Amino acid sequence: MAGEPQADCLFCKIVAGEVPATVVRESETTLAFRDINPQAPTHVLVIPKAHYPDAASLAAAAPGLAADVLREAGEVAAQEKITAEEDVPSKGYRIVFNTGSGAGQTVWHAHAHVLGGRGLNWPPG
Ligand code: DGP
Repeated sequence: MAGEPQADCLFCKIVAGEVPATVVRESETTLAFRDINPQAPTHVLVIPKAHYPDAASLAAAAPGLAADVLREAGEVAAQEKITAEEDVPSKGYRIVFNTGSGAGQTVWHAHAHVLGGRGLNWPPG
């Protein structure tokens, strides 16, 4: 059922404490932890504690929870001191939801990547 923990889901196991992670923030509904394979000096994943397979299904089924994830992504950026500063190229950050395997999604539990701490190119690869 939508939102229920999935036995075979890595991020549900992190939420349950069955797989270790470096947690940087937690709210009643979300968890933020460092990516195991960082692509930038700051690379944190923000997930809903409830299981939805991707960002679109999360937003469709639980828009308030999707908003929680986005708000927490902003809080992570502030906590990590990567928010935008005028004329400082290494400041500013990106929130990314890879959605679908063609876009690079490998874990089927909705998650926002919060990336920053260096200049970020556009368009992404
Ligand atoms: P995506 O490719 O968008 O589905 O992102 C999944 C991310 O999850 C990827 O950047 C690597 C990260 N990841 C995979 N396994 C683990 C893990 O066991 N612990 C942590 N902290 N991150 C993981």
